[in-house]
Amino acid sequence: MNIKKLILVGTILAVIMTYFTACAGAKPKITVYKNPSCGCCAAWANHLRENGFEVTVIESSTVAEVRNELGVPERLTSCHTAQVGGYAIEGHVPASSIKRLLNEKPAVIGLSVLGMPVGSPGMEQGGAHDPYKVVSFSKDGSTAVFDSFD
Ligand SMILES: [Cu+2]
Repeated sequence: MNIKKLILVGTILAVIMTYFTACAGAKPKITVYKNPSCGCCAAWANHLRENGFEVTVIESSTVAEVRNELGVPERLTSCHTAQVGGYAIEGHVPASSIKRLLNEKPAVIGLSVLGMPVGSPGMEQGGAHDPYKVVSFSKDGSTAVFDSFD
């Protein structure tokens, strides 16, 4: 599948599922694009499931192109990319931040957690915990801190 088709499929899935969500008052639907070999990406998808999301995982070796297409700035890239409610989600963003995004609906492209901080959802290593920030990014290229986890 080429990249446009991949994104189209993801978008159509998201729209269909959003429709059913609206009818049923059910779980928020999120489509995750990840490399088949990425383990922490799968762990993050599980974190979302455990927090009430309905997750569709699309395995792809061209996640970088998906990320580009969705408007995630190169300087904010991490290991996986997702689409939810018209927003792009990059990296190990906690479910709580995504839920707040969906409630508040700010005029941003999406959220990112840069890199792969230890202790973020999907990156658990015992009790170890790096401080990290969830950053929102906008069409004009600006970014802002959306959540801080210390
Ligand atoms: Cu990761």
